[in-house]
Amino acid sequence: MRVLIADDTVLMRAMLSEQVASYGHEVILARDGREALDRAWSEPFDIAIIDWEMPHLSGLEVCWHLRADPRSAYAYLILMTAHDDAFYEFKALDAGADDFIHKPVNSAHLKARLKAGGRIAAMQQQLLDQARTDPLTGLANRRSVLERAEEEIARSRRYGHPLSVVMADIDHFKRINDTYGHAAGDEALKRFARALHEDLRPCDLVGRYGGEEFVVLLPETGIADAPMVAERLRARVAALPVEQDGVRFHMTASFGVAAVDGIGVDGIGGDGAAPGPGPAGGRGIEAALTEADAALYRAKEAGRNRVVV
Ligand code: GH3
Ligand code: MG
Ligand code: MG
Ligand code: MG
Ligand code: MG
Repeated sequence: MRVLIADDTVLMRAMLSEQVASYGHEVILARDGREALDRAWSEPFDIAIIDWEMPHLSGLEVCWHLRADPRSAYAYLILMTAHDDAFYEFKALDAGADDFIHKPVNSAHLKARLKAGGRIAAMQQQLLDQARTDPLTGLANRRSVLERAEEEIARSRRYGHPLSVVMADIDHFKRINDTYGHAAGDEALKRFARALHEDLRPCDLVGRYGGEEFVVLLPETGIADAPMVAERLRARVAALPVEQDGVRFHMTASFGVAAVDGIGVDGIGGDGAAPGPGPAGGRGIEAALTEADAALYRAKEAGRNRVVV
């Protein structure tokens, strides 16, 4: 686990971090409440051990702030103080702490409380992963793709880097189900997902958008290069045998490509219409996906198994 330790005394930080590290956890240190919030919001952690008395921002206030922010609303928080009094314990829980520990810290107590908190943190992480993942293919699901796409768009805008989106749809997938059975259809989906995953870079965002529809976000790739990436995917998928219960078959897919900033080659929108608002203007992922979907529709119309910009 990653354990955030916030305390304003050097000695306490050293002691706690040594103990926590000896249980096999990774330690993140903060010297006061302000720094605790900065660290908590800039790097992932599972459990925070927060000193009550700290300058500027007390541990109690740190709990309030962490609870109020969606990034840390469900983090597991342990407040720590020398006060040995039921009133303080109540105040701690009321401020949003999950647990309370007395100073001086008893090592066995701390270990047991981290274990208890660890179970909650692990379950939470599992739920979060499930909520973001498509169980059949293991790819990011639609919700997760849309969320991460917005982050990617913000990043590409900040640095003025290109970004393209590809929408892929397996051809006559209904026919695959009807001919070879639903299990073979599922196998085709898994095989397709693996092909995308293997062919793309780690920074490319791949997700299952719907039934047999997939979306790929290509950072650092402009509309001049994205069709080549899609073409490589198309060829790979078409060459890929799918095997299920001794039956072997092939599938093809159609691809629609669009620039996320709406500026096509020579500043012309991908659909031949007027240029979009451009990187600074800011259109969201939805508009780019609509454009990629329109291109995909044209790829289907033109005979499938092809890439259209
Ligand atoms: P087109 O080339 O125009 O895309 O035709 P298509 O048959 O691929 O498209 P259509 O939208 O008519 O059919 C998609 C099919 O995908 C229908 C649906 O039953 C099937 N499907 C959706 N999700 C799953 C899944 O998880 N597993 C399986 N086996 N089939 C699925
Ligand atoms: Mg203190
Ligand atoms: Mg369809
Ligand atoms: Mg289809
Ligand atoms: Mg479809």
